[in-house]
Amino acid sequence: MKILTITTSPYTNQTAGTSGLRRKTKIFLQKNYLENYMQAIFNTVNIKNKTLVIGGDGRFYNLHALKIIVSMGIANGAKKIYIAKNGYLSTPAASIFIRKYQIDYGVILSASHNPAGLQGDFGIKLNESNGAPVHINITNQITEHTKSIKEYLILDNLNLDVSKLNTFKVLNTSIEVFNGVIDYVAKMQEIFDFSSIKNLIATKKLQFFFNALHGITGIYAYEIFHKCFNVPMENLFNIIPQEDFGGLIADPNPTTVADFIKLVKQQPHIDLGFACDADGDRNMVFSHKYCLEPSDSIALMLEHASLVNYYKNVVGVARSKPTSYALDIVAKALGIPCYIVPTGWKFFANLLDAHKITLCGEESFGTGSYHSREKDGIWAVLYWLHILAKSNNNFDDILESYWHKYGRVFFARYDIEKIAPSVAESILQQLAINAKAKLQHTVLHNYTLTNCQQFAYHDSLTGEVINNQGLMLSFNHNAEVFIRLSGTSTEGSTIRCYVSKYSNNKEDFSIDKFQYLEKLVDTIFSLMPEVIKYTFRV
Ligand code: G16
Repeated sequence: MKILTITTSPYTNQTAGTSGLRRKTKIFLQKNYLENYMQAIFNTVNIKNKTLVIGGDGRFYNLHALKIIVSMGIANGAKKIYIAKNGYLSTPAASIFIRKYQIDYGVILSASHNPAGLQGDFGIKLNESNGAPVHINITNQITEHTKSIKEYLILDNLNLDVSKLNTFKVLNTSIEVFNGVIDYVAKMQEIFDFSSIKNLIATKKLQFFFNALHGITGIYAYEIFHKCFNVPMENLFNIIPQEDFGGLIADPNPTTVADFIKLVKQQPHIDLGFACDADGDRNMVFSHKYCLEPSDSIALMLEHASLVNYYKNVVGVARSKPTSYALDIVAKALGIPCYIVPTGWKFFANLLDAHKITLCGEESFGTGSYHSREKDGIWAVLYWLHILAKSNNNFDDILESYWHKYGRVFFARYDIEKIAPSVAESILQQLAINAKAKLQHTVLHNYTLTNCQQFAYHDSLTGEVINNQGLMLSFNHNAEVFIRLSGTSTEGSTIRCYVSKYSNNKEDFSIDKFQYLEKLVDTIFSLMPEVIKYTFRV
């Protein structure tokens, strides 16, 4: 076996976004595109004599990419490479594995909730030894290396079968094909009371449907829900990972899984529905009556943390800026610090490492905790099952009594998609100008703009200041809007508009959130009239 040095030339579009490098699959299929990016990573982090774990969400091109990356890892002198069997490893399971075995780096092959397949998206995420996505400085250095790359190293003709557990050596690198489920399940058993959850299901106090949307969580759902809790197989949907996610959009939110929500509502014996995204870090929870807002989910996890032994000492919590301030309200009532960070899970990781927080969450259907340095979909489902097993109330009662106690923060996100990047930038610049002109004036429908400023994050641990993370607009009537560009879109730019309004009037609580927020949404869009031309997604 020979190590080859291959001459290459740089691509100009290898700047990573909110979470790794995410591009159309066809872009990744271009000659040396993947190889260039991986060599830029290896030039930045130098994996000589280091350990690496690799796996992903099972999407199209994963196995091919895995073989290239392992061949390059060997050629770049890695000491040991752990490969998840079949390449199957969820993002949170990768984080837990890295932490448990003190691995230097993790490569996760996933474009998260983005569609898969030749017409879909592909992505690479790099995690470091704390299990979290690498720090922004490393991402920037990788980008710099991509701009000047001239050659990459690769082992010629690696014979690799990842369908069976195995250990072997290639040149100076040990290879271990491991089961990507075992350590994850052990961690969940350490955190949650599996026998109480099993009992809850056995006594038929709670029955649920789970949908893996043909992403990676099916392999974990089978092991935990079916094998540990005896949930019937017919309650578990789309649990076999497929390269194209069976044509489904593996992105759990009320719009994309509308058919699944309808199905659950047609089953009187089913109390709850759960779904996770392709790489297993997002979750969605719903009953016949309510879809749980992620901003409420993290607030409720804090409210009921005392029911989970592992979380009996919550030191602090955090949310991303666009996430509603429901969490702040509960944290304040409990006397617990609440941190507010920019979008991107890496910002929570610093606080988790410094023991400043125990639980964290964000509006994009992600919740997580100290147990990992990634958000965790199956963990969130288990957290809810554990709460329900330990409490005397059902899901709807828990949600309603929380609103009665603290008030409800109505929240919705509007995505304006496929905008030319320069146009998106100019819409946001114009919005800032329009908003400044309207400051302290009524904009529309009795909404007066009381404050308007860019969100800058002051990292209390490192002293770093990260500017321009989005525009914050405050209105009277307890209303807030936050606007920023997405860092994960692969087709043009996406403007995300996050709208929230608080009420402590219980007559309001059962109102549909879109109806409740309608006039506020009109108000904000009146400040950026150009967006009317584009497709909206909620
Ligand atoms: C990633 C990040 C999240 C972020 C999400 C959407 O998640 O880890 O923190 O909320 O992207 O980011 P944006 O609003 O910039 O598109 P995932 O699940 O996509 O890897």
